[in-house]
Amino acid sequence: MKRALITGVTGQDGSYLAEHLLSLGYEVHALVRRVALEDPAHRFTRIRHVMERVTLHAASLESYPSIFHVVSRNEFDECYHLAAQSFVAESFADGFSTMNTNINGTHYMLAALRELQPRCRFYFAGSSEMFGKVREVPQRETTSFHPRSPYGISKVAGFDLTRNYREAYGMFCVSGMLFNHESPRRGYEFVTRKITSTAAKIRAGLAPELWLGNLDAKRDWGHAKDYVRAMYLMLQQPEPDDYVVATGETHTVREFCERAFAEVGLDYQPYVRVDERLYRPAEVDLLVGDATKAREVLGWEPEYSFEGLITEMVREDLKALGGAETPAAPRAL
Ligand code: G4F
Repeated sequence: MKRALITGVTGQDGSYLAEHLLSLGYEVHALVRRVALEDPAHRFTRIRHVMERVTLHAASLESYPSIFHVVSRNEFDECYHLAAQSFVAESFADGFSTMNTNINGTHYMLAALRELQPRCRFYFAGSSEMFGKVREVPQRETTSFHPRSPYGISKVAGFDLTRNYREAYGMFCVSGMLFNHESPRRGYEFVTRKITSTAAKIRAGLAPELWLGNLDAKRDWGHAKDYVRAMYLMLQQPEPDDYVVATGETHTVREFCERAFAEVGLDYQPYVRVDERLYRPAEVDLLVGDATKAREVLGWEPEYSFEGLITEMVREDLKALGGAETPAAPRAL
């Protein structure tokens, strides 16, 4: 039985990945913060259904000794390093902690594995934010980076560290350059969940409007469930390499609104308001990925469409409010 270590298991991707690995017969271990262990009711909502089957270890990405301690006492075949400060807007507010957690955390994981378990395969959660002010459309593995936020910069550093450990020490270290991926488990502050959860609330008469920033930003949105399969496949290859994971379709935030509100039987226009304070100091205007390499080498294919993703998210948000799955006639303004 293979043994995997996941960092960031309490997040959207970590929870889907834990499920996927468990379904494949893996023994799944995870690093979690001590503070999370003290408050499982709130911190483990996404992994509640698999918690009995996951071995949790208390450690902090800000502490090399705590990571070293866990890695020195357990042997792992694969390590999926997903934990990060992943909210781009927050990285503008506090670039220092984003850099500390994202860069040092990745470096500590790599250094501990190199020291104690150099044969453990390592996955780094890279991001399309590394492409930032894009140099070509669509973006592929060979596209150069131009990050536009402290978050994007921290991910470029993590990508470079991962590649350096592969090249300098011969370790099996890879990065997934994942484009935006969403689900009903997405945090509420990200634009997709903010839209689907608020559309559901407006439909139920529980919110009057939805305040957003840049409606013209374009993203390549896939489903997190599809994307964790790509992470797993990357670590099963004969040779380590980096891959873009994307749908190849791009949509504006406005289109996402249109579709999500239509799902609850409403026209988005009277409800969506723009607050310029929600604009970012430097925006990534257009992201669309070319996942040809992942499709050809990994045999990866996404199962969800843009429409299917939004339908699932809106329905889950309606369900959480106790609303009907299929909405009735629109509420008059
Ligand atoms: O949902 P977002 O906050 O995601 P963003 O910045 O694209 O980052 C996500 O995807 C990355 C992969 O490309 C990950 F690496 C990263 O960790 C994260 O998962 O914003 C999407 C777009 C942005 O252009 C933003 O300006 O939506 C725009 N937007 C417009 N109004 C808004 C809002 N974003 C948020 N969060 N909130 C708004 O009110």
